Amino acid sequence: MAAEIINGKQIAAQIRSELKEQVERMAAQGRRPGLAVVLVGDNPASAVYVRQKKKACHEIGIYSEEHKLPGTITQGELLALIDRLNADPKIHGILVQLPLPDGLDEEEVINRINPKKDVDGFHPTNVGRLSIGLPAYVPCTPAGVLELVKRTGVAIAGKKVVVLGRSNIVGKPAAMLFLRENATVTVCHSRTVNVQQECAQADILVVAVGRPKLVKKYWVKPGAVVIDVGINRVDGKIVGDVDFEEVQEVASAITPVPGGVGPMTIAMLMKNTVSSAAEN
Ligand code: LUD
Repeated sequence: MAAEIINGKQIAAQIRSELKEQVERMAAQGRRPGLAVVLVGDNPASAVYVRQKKKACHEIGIYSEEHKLPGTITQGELLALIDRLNADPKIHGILVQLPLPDGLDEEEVINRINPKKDVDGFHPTNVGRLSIGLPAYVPCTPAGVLELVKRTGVAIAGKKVVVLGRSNIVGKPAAMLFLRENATVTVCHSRTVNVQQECAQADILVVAVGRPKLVKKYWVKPGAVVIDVGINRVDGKIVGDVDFEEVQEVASAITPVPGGVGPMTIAMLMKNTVSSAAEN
């Protein structure tokens, strides 16, 4: 039986419409959420994502401002901008689109963002809070992964979750999130011995490695839920880290690329921004 295709585009649109109602109520009370997006240099993919973020803000009624800076900006100038945004009461969320061009220190920039405005959830304060179970901003992509699984009606507690990839922005926080949901979590990476065998144990398989169509049918346990976080450009087309055509024959549910996790990343950014405005 072919898998259910999880419609991230549609679920993200549903979340945006829920947020729109909330933002209308907040704006009526003089508390319109505001997001500052900082884009440095001319990475074409970053420009696409930033445009989608601005568009989502506009749709929901979140105030947004874009700070588009040349790749030649100094570290000091970038930090000074972060300081201004930290102090600006209109701004509840600050997002510095990554990767930064060579020569700029990402870690120092992230550390400079007030953790209460860190709607990306990348500041060590939020990373630490997530890991010890305190309320925290959760990075948008893994938050979107969890939300997709939940809204698909999949039970998580007690399930075996395998996360393929250990990046700070997806793999590691995804593992923490599923652990918080009482799953049994395994994290695999480039040095894992027999990854296929590990993946084949998963009830829920989350793939975030950046290798086009890496995951094949025989890596997946029949009936598993497969979440593909990969965005790879191959011959001008976007493909995921999962070989969708063959894996959909064995999975019970699977996300497509595009139209799966990507739109959820943006929806979760909107959600974090609204939460920040509600709390601060
Ligand atoms: N940096 C992100 N860098 C890259 N795909 C995103 C993303 C939307 N600070 C910071 O926004 O959260 C971030 N915070 N990221 N990403 C990746 C990562 C960042 C990736 C894909 C999409 C955001 C998205 O909407 C569409 C889809 O999968 O359907 C396809 C869009 C396309 O490329 O045409």
